Amino acid sequence: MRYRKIFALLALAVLLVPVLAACGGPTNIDAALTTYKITLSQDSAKAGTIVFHVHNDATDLKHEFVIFKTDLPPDQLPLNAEGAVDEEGAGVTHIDEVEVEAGQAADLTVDLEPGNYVLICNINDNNEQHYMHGMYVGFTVK
Ligand SMILES: [Cu+2]
Repeated sequence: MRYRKIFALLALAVLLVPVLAACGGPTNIDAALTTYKITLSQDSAKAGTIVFHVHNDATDLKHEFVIFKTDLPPDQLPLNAEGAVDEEGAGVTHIDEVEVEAGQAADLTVDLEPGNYVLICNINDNNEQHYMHGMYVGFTVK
């Protein structure tokens, strides 16, 4: 009888492990950078810890991955005098960022609350603004 109870508890524990794993834990999102594009494995996630696995698939240029919380459309972020995005500009809140050399990868772990976000590369290479070349993508946290 005692063994049956133990067995039942063990069986329950084994059944619960995958359920708990699915509920907790961070959301993992793949972010591929190329010259000049950002491609996400998913364009939304639930609020909480999100790990962006950022890899620069370009062979020519360093890129970066910058997270802004903003309700502005992805292509209408405020610009500074050089034509790059003004990271302290009106309507955008800079959350975090990581720079990735060509062919390299880096993880960026953030805690995001519900809202609208825009993810961009804000590198300015000899007046080539990567943002102006289209390195931005919208992202929603629910
Ligand atoms: Cu770039």
